[in-house]
Amino acid sequence: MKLHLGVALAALALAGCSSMSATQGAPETTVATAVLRPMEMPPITIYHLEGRRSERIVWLMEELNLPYTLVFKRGDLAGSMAEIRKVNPGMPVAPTVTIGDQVMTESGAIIETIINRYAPGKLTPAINTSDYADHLIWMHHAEGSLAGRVIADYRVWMIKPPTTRSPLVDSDAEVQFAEDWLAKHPYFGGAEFSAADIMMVFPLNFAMKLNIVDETKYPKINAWKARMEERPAYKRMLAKARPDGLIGSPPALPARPPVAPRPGQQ
Ligand SMILES: N[C@@H](CCC(=O)N[C@@H](CS)C(=O)NCC(=O)O)C(=O)O
Repeated sequence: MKLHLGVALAALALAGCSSMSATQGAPETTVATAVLRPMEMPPITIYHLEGRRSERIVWLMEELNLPYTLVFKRGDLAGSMAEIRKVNPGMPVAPTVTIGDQVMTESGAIIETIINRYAPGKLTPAINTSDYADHLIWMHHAEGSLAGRVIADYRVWMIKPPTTRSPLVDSDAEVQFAEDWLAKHPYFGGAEFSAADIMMVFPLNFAMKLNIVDETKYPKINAWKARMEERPAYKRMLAKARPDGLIGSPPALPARPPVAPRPGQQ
């Protein structure tokens, strides 16, 4: 039997958490009951830059068939950024999302909030499976490790191409790690499509399309990306969030001269 987060929390509630009185200082039942059934969803607005990470949230909402308002200036990244600054002057990044009157950043946090509140159990493996832990690893790896490393490498290469590979985990190692995973699993969350796949598309596209890694070396990732692009919700996202194709892309790295392998490796 699959045990989802909502069911697990319901079991906790039945075991007594929710029946504790206020005088015992226990939390109210709202936490447990909220995840059992979807919470009522306030208006959600996605402040978007075409071709950037805010596509993740549009794609998520399309997968979940949830309503949202999309704000951006078509073909005008600076204009779209001005819209973001109006609601989020302290950290003007895409995605910026308002859920009711709360302003959120960090695509992973936004995705987990929307799923756990308004679509509990969706696009998330059952909590008692190993897929659940793998799904969470990739949910967080996408930004916490992969995106940071490929963007750092891109910036370094733009300033001064290195002549030897770093002894630390670099973009090639990152993308190879994802390739090796997909050689054994159909999705980043394991057996089924999950929000981890939504998180992983952007940094892998960034690494491959900007020539930070050689995209021909990763057949599993290419096959997985083709499957993602075939999803009806992904196509609806493209039509709404990238109506004119990619605009204002950073330049790809020039063809890379061979780099000496990292010490101890071929
Ligand atoms: N870790 C954040 C990254 C957000 C982010 O940096 N977004 C980019 C667009 S893809 C941005 O808005 N950059 C503007 C800037 O850095 O000034 C997330 O996953 O939401």
